[in-house]
Amino acid sequence: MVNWTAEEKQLITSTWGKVNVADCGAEALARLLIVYPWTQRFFASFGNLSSPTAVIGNPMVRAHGKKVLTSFGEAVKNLDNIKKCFAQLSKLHCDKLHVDPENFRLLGDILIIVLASNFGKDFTPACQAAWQKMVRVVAHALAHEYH
Ligand code: HNI
Repeated sequence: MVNWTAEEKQLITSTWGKVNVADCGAEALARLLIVYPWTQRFFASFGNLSSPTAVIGNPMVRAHGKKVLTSFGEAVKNLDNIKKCFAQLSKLHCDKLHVDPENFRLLGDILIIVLASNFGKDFTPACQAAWQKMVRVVAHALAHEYH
């Protein structure tokens, strides 16, 4: 069970309210695939990922990035219940997709960079601290059903 301060909750929900889920999701997944190219092996069915330009322009990357960040939004809406909220997804990523949970941490760090670059000075150190905790809790929840 995670303890959130009222300030952390406020920082997370107020940032989230300004996030363009389609754009930030697409950017985060594209950056993951470019910065950590070994993550591409999970997305062999996505077509051309042969260069940064190809990854950024790939409509399947865009669509899946939006799907992932939309799902992340469920965690934002359920801050006190993230583990339960992601139990099924954790099982899916473990049993069917065989995604190494280390990748959840990598995507979390990438998301922080995307938020920082999108919001600039508005992404204050306090805001970053709340989000670092958020991405850690999400990665932990997604890894929880692994065996
Ligand atoms: Ni992830 C499918 C959510 C991180 C690889 N993933 C999903 C789906 C959701 C989702 C939602 C769609 C499920 C369904 O169809 O029922 N993924 C999330 C979330 C995170 C995350 C919330 C982290 C914040 N996924 C990752 C990471 C990888 C990953 C880091 C690999 C590097 N996910 C996948 C793959 C699929 C997937 C692969 C299936 C894609 C497809 O459609 O073929």
